[in-house]
Amino acid sequence: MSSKEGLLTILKKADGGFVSGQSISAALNVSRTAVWKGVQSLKEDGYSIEAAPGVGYRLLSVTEKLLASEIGPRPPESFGHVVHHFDKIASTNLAAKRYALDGAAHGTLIVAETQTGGKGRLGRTWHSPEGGIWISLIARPKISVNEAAKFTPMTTLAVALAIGKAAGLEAMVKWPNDILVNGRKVAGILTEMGAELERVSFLVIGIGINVNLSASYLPSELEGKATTLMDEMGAKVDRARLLRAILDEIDLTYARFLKGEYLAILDELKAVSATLGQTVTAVSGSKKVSGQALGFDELGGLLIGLSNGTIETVYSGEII
Ligand code: BT5
Repeated sequence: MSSKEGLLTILKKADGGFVSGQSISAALNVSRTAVWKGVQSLKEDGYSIEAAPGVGYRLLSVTEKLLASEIGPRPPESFGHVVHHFDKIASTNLAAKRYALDGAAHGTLIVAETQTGGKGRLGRTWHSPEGGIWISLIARPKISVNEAAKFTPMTTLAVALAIGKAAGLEAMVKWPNDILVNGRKVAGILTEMGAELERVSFLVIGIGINVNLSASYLPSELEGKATTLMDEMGAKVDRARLLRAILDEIDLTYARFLKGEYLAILDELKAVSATLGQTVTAVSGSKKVSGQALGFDELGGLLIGLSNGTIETVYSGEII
């Protein structure tokens, strides 16, 4: 733990009370000047700290930013145990791919307060104003290329469950990668990969969630289609808490995947699916398939029952 992290831990433990500079410097084994410098640095990160001469320091409020100090510490190997934070970046998925190619560890998290070139699937734009959660995770599972498709359904389930737990809203999954609240899109997942021949060398799992922003900040063409957690709750959501809940759910889901429980995960996904049981039209490239959404196959493909009694499986695309 760095002395800055140590300082923050001490201030947080004091629960809004004053801690003397002397006791902090003794506990961290650093000079009083180093303590003062640490306080200035925390203030630059957005922490509000009162300094009372002769009394000490106290934490008035934590930063609004999704900094490592608010996300962790997390156990080694877990998602989010390494954090790269950016105030502004083109795309966290793009950055994550660069980190992964440079050898970044499994579990590395890239987080941005805002994205200027956020990406959806197939070259689409993902609007990412301030107030959302825009993150990418690097995963290094030992899997074959065709198994990579399993990570989108696993992540949608984890994110939907975390939104339920941390925000108390019922989140549903619209196949294949949308999270809906009250029928409107609140989040999307973009899974990308780097591979060598048949083996995956890394996955980048991008997650975008509209949290503390009003849907009116999104382009007008999304009116009626997109929503935000703040709009649905009528109040702001603790973003750091929600992000920790997401990382916890993804850790659990990933551990289950490694134990061979993928089919059980897909079963759970059925319970929060906004698609199954509906009459749907799935568009995949130039192909259109209409019928009854019946279930998922073992990779997460959507089984559609056609009017002629046959079943077709659609692996990518969307429901219109
Ligand atoms: C997605 O694509 O839904 C995947 C979105 C992934 C975004 C994250 S943010 C962090 C990470 N870094 C990135 O660069 N990307 C990931 P798709 O299913 O293709 O949906 C894209 C469509 O959703 C757009 O064409 C719009 O219609 C709509 N859309 C764009 N921004 C939105 C927003 N903020 N909220 C709701 N809908 C949006």
